[in-house]
Formats: sequence, structure tokens, C-alpha cells
Amino acid sequence: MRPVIKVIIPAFNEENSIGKVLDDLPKDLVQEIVVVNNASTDKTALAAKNHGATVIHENRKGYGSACLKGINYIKAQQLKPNIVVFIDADYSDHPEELPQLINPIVKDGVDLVIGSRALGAREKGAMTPQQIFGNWLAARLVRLLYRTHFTDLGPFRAIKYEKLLEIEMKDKDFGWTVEMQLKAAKYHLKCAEIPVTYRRRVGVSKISGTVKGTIMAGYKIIWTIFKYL
Ligand SMILES: Nc1nc2c(ncn2[C@@H]2O[C@H](COP(=O)(O)OP(=O)(O)OP(=O)(O)O)[C@@H](O)[C@H]2O)c(=O)[nH]1
Ligand SMILES: [Mg+2]
Repeated sequence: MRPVIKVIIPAFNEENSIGKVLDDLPKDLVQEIVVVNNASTDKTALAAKNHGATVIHENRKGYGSACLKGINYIKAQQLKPNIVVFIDADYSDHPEELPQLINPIVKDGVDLVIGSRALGAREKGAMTPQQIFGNWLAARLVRLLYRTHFTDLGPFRAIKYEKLLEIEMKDKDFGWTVEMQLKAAKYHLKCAEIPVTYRRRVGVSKISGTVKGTIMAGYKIIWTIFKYL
């Protein structure tokens, strides 16, 4: 039987990229795409609506807040998904790679699949040197302390809906991606990684391209890794 798939996209001021992300997602595989407009001051919500997404709003800033809002929306809908996919709104990921991303869940009964940018091809400049180092360091710490095999904390990921509810995600901002991976280890989820390609984002960087964003994200990620030990 074909799985029911819903996609959650947190979006903060991404009016020039959100339409591209939505256009490249394989619509025949996906039941619903939920764009969580995170207090954008541009036309993100309109662009998302015009490109066929369900648009919901979260005024509290933060990547995790937006993802949590998306989960709560899905919980309230009648048609529950088998798989939830997360992807960024900045068009860095390649949405057309969704079939490869969900394949380990559909074929091998995996619970969580991370799209690894460390294993895949990266366009030059798609990640800043500090972002590459930070992700490598965090993934290494998670590997050592939680005995996992992750090589990246990439945003493009797929998880079984029932497992997503079971791990009770909490983080409201930068700790979201790492929290999911270390809880996956704690709850003994079956995890896999597949290589994904990554390109330079469209529009203005919110996190890794800024000094403040890099420091805050790095601090929060390391703090989260030790918090759940
Ligand atoms: N910074 C930030 N991003 C948010 C928020 N809510 C949603 N996002 C989205 O989170 C995603 C990741 O943000 P990015 O700015 O791309 O961060 P990054 O991928 O670490 O770094 P760059 O792509 O280099 O900017 C984007 O799709 C944003 O639109 C928020 O409150 N703050
Ligand atoms: Mg990005």
C-alpha cells in the first residue's frame, strides 16, 4: 500500500524560494504540504498558497516552534500520515530527492532517515566553513555519546509519524534537528542516512550565514546534546 506522506516546511521570509521548493516536491507522492509561516514580513504566505501549500502561521520565532506548529496541525487533521518529511524553505535542499529519502522507510522499515549533506554533493559555497565544521562536530559528538552513525544534522529528513509522536519533540529553535536524532537513539529508533545534494540558498541567510546565528545555533546544539545524555 502507498504511504500517506505529509511535508512540513518552516519558513521565515522566504518569498523568493518557497515557490521553487513547492514546485519541485513530487506532488503525486505527497498528500499535503504544510508551510509554517514563521512571522514573515514578506510575501512568503502568499507565495506558498499560490504554489499549492496549506499555510499556517506561528508568530513565535524559531525553527522548532514552526516545526511543532506543523506537527500540531497534522495531529488535528482527520487523514493521518504514515510519514512526515521536513525540508527547509530556502531551496538549499533538492525536493525532487524525496523518493530516495523515504525509500528506507518504505522498503526497509526504517523509522528515521536523515538526508546527509556530508555524504552527498554540495555546491561550492552552499555551506559556510563554520557550518560544515559545526555539523561535523555535532554529528561526531552524537555518534560518540549516543552510539549512532549520523554524519550530519541536515534539515531534509523523513520520519514515521507514530515515531515522531513517540519522541515528543520539544525544542523551540536551533536544537530541533539534533534533538530528533539523539531522541531517535534514546528511543531505539531504526535510523538511516542517505546522501542528499545541497546548493546555495535563495535569499538571505537567517542562521549559518550570520555570526550571531552561528554562535547561537552552535551553543544550543552542543547544550542539547549534553542535556539529553
Ligand atoms: N532563522 C530562522 N529560520 C526560520 C525560522 N522559522 C523558520 N525558519 C526557516 O528555517 C530554515 C533554515 O534557515 P536558514 O536561514 O536557511 O539557515 P541555515 O540553513 O542554517 O543557513 P543558510 O541556508 O546558510 O542561511 C529556512 O527555511 C527558514 O526559513 C526562524 O524563526 N528563524
Ligand atoms: Mg538554509
